[in-house]
Amino acid sequence: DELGVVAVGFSGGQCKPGVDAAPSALIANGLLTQLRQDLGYNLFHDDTVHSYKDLLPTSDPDYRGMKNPLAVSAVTKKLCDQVYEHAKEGRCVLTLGGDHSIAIGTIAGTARAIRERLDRELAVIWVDAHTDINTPETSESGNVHGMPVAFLSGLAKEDREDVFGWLKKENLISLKKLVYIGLRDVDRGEKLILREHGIKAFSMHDIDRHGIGRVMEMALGHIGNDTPIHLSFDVDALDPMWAPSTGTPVRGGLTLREGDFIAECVHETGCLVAMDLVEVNPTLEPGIDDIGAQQTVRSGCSLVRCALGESLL
Ligand code: DIR
Ligand code: MN
Ligand code: MN
Ligand code: MN
Repeated sequence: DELGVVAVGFSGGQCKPGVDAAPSALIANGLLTQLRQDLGYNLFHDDTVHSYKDLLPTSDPDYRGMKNPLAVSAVTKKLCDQVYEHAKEGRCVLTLGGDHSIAIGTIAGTARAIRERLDRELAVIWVDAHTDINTPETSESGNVHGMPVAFLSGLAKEDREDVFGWLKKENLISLKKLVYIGLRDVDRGEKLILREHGIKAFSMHDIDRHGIGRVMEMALGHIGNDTPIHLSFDVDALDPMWAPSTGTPVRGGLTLREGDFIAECVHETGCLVAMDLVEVNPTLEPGIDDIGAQQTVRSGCSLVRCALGESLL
């Protein structure tokens, strides 16, 4: 099978440097070799970790409370085109972030390609401790990595072309085809949005109550059979025990095995069209030496391999 790979060394959607070093760390850990040799993928990759330096503005003042609005918009617009170019050829697309703001680009790109190629609406499974559905107005941080779902669903709109105004109808997703898994740190304004729009969400509480097996049945049942799926996986969905090196760790998360299981279930559907792995920050090292970073990178690689079929017998 063909797999497009885009490596995105971008950290402007939040304030902590280092998350841009994740793609190199994941690749140095052998991820692409494993996908090629163990899983047999035919990789389409330009052997570049993109930093989009030529797109970054010299001055980028806050706009509607958003930090780095021009940079995040320009990078995600370009990334949208990169992902679209893979997806329109029928390739599954793996994007290695970077912070979660990059999902504005990846999902916008797959949503458009799936519409054009299959005349279908994309479903999104968002695995995260957070819902990332703040609008610029509800956000308490101004960090755009907390807003991607709002822009992708049209909840947040902006006319300015250079501040996400480039997102057109064909790039957007329906909130009815969105499912969250792993939630445990949702802002007050975000909870109102979830309730108002009846968004399907499985918190850690739901996983404790029903078990991850039943939760995945319900999550995939909500999406429906034969629907193209974009899996956007924030490594902070995992418990800090498994993924300590991330910008906003929250205790009480998924075990690595639960995360892998989610990825395996999505693979089993045969409907995975794209995956993001984001928020690995190898420079944040809570432990001695770089044990924490190594663990987090290894966990990230495992999630990707599982989503791409490693556990198939
Ligand atoms: C918080 C934290 N909800 C915000 N968000 C994220 O900044 O909007 N942390 N995504 O990873
Ligand atoms: Mn690339
Ligand atoms: Mn998160
Ligand atoms: Mn996130």
